[in-house]
Formats: sequence, C-alpha cells, structure tokens
Amino acid sequence: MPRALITGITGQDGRHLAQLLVGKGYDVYGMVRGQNNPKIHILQDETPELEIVEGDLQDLSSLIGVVEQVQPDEVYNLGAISFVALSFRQPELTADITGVGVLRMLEAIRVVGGTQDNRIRFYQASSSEMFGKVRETPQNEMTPFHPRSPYGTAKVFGHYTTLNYRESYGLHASSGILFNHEGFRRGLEFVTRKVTNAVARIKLGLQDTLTLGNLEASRDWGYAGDYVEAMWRMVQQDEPGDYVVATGETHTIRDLLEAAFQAAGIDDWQALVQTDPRFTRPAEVDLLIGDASKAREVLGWQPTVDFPTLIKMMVDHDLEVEARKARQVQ
Ligand code: GDR
Repeated sequence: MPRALITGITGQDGRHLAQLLVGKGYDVYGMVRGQNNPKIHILQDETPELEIVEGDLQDLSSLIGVVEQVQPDEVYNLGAISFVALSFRQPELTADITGVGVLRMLEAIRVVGGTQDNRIRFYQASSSEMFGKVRETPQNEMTPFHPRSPYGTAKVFGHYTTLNYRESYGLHASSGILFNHEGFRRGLEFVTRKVTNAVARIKLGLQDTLTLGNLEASRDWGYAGDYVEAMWRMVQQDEPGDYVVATGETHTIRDLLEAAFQAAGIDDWQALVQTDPRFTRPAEVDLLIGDASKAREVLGWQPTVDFPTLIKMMVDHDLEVEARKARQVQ
C-alpha cells in the first residue's frame, strides 16, 4: 500500500484529502502539533483509518523524526497559518510556519530520503494569494507574483523553495496554485462559511444581522473536494510541476450574499448586512480569476461543482447543523 503523510490534517483540505487517499487504498498519516489537538476526535470519527503522528512545522528535528517514522511515498504539505487576516496580526509567525515550514519539510525529505534517487514525492499547497495585486487576468502559472499580505509573501517563499528543491536535488516536488476552495468543512472565519452560517442562523431566527468587511472583493471559488483530487493527480505525474487550480469564474462578496440568501429563500436581504472596517485588511486582493488550462490538459482535471451549487450545499449544511444545535439547547 502506498503511504502518504499530510500536514495540516485538521484543516478543511487535510480532511478531504485523507478521505480521498484512504478511498484509493493508501495508508494515511496526518501530522498534528501536540496530542491534545481538540480536532483529533473529529478526524477519527470521519476517517477511522487515519493514523495521527506528532510533529511541528516550526521544528526540523520533529519533521525528520516523522518522515523517518512514516517512510512516506508522498508528502502533502497543507499545514499553514492560512487565514490571511490573521497573517497581518502575526506576520512573523506566518512567515515561520507558512513560509519556512515548507523549507523544513523539504529538508526533512532530503535528509531522510537522500539526495540520490530520493523517492519521496512532495506536494506544496501554494495559493492564488501569491498573485495579489494581479498583473494580468486571468492568472496562470506564468503570471508574475505580487503578494499583498504576510500570508502571500510566505506562500511565495514556499513556492520558490519547492521549485529550488526540484531543480537542485531532483526531488519530485510539485506546487498547486489553488484558488479559493470552500465547502461545509470550511472554518467559520473565512467569508463563504461566515456568510452561509450567518444566513442559516438568520433564517432560523437565531441571529438578526451579518457584519462583513469589503463587499467588492472578487474571488474564484471552487469546491474543496474537487481541489484535493487535483493535488493527488499532480503527485501521480511522471514529472513534477506547477499547476493553477481554479474554476475560471469570479464572483464578488455581494454575489456570494445574493446566492446564500437565495438558497435560504430570503429575497430582501440588503438591510440584514452591515459593514465594519474591523473586517477590512490593510491591503486587499481585489480580483482573482484563475486559468486552469494546464491542469485540464495535463491532469485531466476539471471542477464538478459550480458556484450556486456550492453555496447552496453550504447553506443547507449550516441550516441542518444550526437547527440541531438549537434543539439541543432547548
Ligand atoms: P482569502 O479568504 O483571504 O481569499 O484566502 P477569505 O474567505 O478570508 O476572504 C475572501 C475575501 O472576502 C473578503 N471579506 C471578508 N473575509 C472574511 N474572512 N471575513 C469578512 O467578514 C469579510 N468581508 C469581506 C476579504 O477581504 C477577501 O477579499 C483564502 C484562504 O483559504 C487562503 O489560505 C488561501 O490561500 C486562499 O483563500 C486561496
């Protein structure tokens, strides 16, 4: 059985990827920092086959230990400080985990797997945030980067470090430049889930209004379940590479609001939404739209869930979860 090691296992993508790989017959190991992580029980309920191992992207020795212990065929580095707004408040921590953490994982693979004929394949979760103040639209693998946040600059470091290990040591190291991808496992701090959860609570009479930041920003939103399939396909190629993964469609936060309220059957929503500068960022990425032609042609990948379906799926899920929670309180 092939063996895979996933960092960032407690995040949305880690959870989707673990299920995908278990379904494909892999032995899957998920790395967490400290055994007391409160999300471990969710992982064990969701994917009982998953093995938990302890390691820390801030500590090279622990990563060498994990790679030695697991002896993986494939390493998926999804671990990061991934909330862009937080990266402005903790830029140094973000640079260390999201940026230098990639270098540490690659070093661990180089040390354990050896420089000659290293068989460990590596996937780096790069991000459309690297495009930032976009130089061209849509963005593809050749579009220059102009990151607009400490998170974005850290991801650029991780991306180029991946390329360097590929070119310097011949590692099979690929980088997926993933545009926003969402779903019912998305954290409540991210805008799609914040909106779908609030809309569900408003519909159920549990909340009156919703407060957001910049409503004009535009994102290319796909479904996380589709995007982890693209990660796996990259790693299966004979040659490593960089791939943009996106839907090629962009929507504003206003479009997101419209879709979410519509999914809950609320037509007149303008007065239910407020804005507060607390939720705006020191610098913003205004317009992201990806060109995933290479992923389509080389990987045979394409998204299967469109924007209205994605938002409806999330609203329906949140209606169910919030109604259940409300019943338990009564
Ligand atoms: P993003 O995701 O920064 O694109 O990064 P997020 O959902 O946080 O923001 C998207 C856009 O929505 C605007 N916005 C708000 N965002 C949040 N979170 N809360 C609000 O109240 C709000 N109001 C408006 C933001 O300003 C922004 O323009 C995500 C992360 O998953 C990254 O880790 C990943 O790399 C990229 O997607 C691709």
